[in-house]
Amino acid sequence: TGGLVTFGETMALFTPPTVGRLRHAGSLMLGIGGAESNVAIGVARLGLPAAWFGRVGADELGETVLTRIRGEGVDVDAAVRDSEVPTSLMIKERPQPGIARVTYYRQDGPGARLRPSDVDESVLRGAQILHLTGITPALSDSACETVRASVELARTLGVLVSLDVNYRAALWPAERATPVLRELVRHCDVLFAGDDEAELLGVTGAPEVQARRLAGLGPREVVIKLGARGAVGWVDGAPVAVDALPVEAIDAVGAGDAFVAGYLAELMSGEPVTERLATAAACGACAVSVPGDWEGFPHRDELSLLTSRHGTVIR
Ligand code: KDG
Repeated sequence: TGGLVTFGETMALFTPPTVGRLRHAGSLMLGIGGAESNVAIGVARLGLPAAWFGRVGADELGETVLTRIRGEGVDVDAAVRDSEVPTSLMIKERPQPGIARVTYYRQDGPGARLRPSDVDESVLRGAQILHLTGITPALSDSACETVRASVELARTLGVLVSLDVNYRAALWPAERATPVLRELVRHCDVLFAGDDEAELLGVTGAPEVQARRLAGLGPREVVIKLGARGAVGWVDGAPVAVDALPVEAIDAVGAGDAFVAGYLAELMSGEPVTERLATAAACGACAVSVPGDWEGFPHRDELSLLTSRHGTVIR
């Protein structure tokens, strides 16, 4: 395929249009959400090839997931329609202004039924990067096995492995997550984590120190995402840092995925780390400024909008 390959569970996403309890919502907006497909969409919008696969139900919501991802220029040909279970759901409400609450309906869903044979060698062959998140191994033993098998395959094919820790406490307790995620960290080349996730991995200290310590476990590039505080990292044996752009945060969900997409797209383009981080920060800023998990991700020609002054009119 070339470019970026990623897999995981993408769900139908229901969002009430207004702030308040879901029970009072008269309607719901239908979207899709999944950390891995978010990253694939972000990379495709920046003009690089991206492929996503995973399992969806053989139902209308499954087609919604596939159609929307494909509509963003991401290759979904290796995705599986699983007629045994319905497509998983996620609801994202805003009980109070500025507060987002996510509820999953995904137990034993298609994502949990991922298995190593779903990883088609022909999809990975020739790819530049295999991107994984710590969400997939939380879904089931066979999904976890699929992640491990894909890492091994990527290694033999010479494909770079990227991992975003993306710890989801709703899916598994820390005691179970820590050893699994630590093992994955050892086998990846590029690692993204929040400072809280670095702690979960057993790495303490200031974020700069955490980055260096995590690099000691194996990855050549470690980036600690700090949200509105920017990011710091340890890349090719040296410290790096970037500030976040000052924007009004409307919806923070998905901003981390946008950041990762920006970083990886520039890595694939052979850009130096300063450029990777600058694009990553710009993508994160675009994502938080717009409602939706991925809708605000920038196309390459939109990156400059961020530096336009407030009140600018584009004609
Ligand atoms: O990173 C954003 C994701 O959390 C969201 O899109 C849904 O994949 C998702 C998850 O499992 O939380």
